[in-house]
Amino acid sequence: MSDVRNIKMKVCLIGEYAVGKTSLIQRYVYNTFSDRYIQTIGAKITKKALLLQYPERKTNLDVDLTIWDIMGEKGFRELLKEAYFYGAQGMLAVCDMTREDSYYELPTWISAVEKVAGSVPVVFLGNKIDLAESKTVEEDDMKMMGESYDSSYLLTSAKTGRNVETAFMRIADRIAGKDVLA
Ligand code: G3D
Ligand code: MG
Repeated sequence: MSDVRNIKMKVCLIGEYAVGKTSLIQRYVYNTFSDRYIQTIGAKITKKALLLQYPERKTNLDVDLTIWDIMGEKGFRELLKEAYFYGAQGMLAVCDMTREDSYYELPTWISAVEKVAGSVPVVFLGNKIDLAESKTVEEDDMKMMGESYDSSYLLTSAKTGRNVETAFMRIADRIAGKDVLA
């Protein structure tokens, strides 16, 4: 018999405007993709339950995941970041593979979180990989970013669903490894 434990986690999606943060959450939580742009006003909170299984530890974690979405505008970031990042245990740092600027902004976003929440696990997402023919960010760039934060990356598409579930599972697993199973 495995031991089942219930834990709560707060994860923030960070990254520039229009990289696909809201779409990734929508894909993960509702399994839909809407081409009609639904702009996030302020911060939006979504919940999802997930199960992490660690058979070698005879432990299952019943995770109550709270996902925070934000508008990716700089002015907004300054204004609300304390409230948004407070208590965050992990982040999904998202860039758009077709927009280099969104890649170069990732460290700024991470510092903003770390100022409020301290050092927390991060997983980098190179989103819109379905638009591979117009990509300006290479997989090697993502790899480099991941390594420089002692972390990992995934290439995702909110449109096709590629790696979306894996992304949320991975950040939850990283948080569990740091806070719960350690
Ligand atoms: P944001 O929340 O980071 O600001 P959104 O970004 O989720 O609002 O997405 C911005 C735009 O990118 C939307 O298009 C959305 O449909 C599109 N998008 C998000 N993820 C993907 C993806 O993986 N692939 C493709 N092809 N498009 C994606 P519009 O046209 O409504 O602005
Ligand atoms: Mg949004």
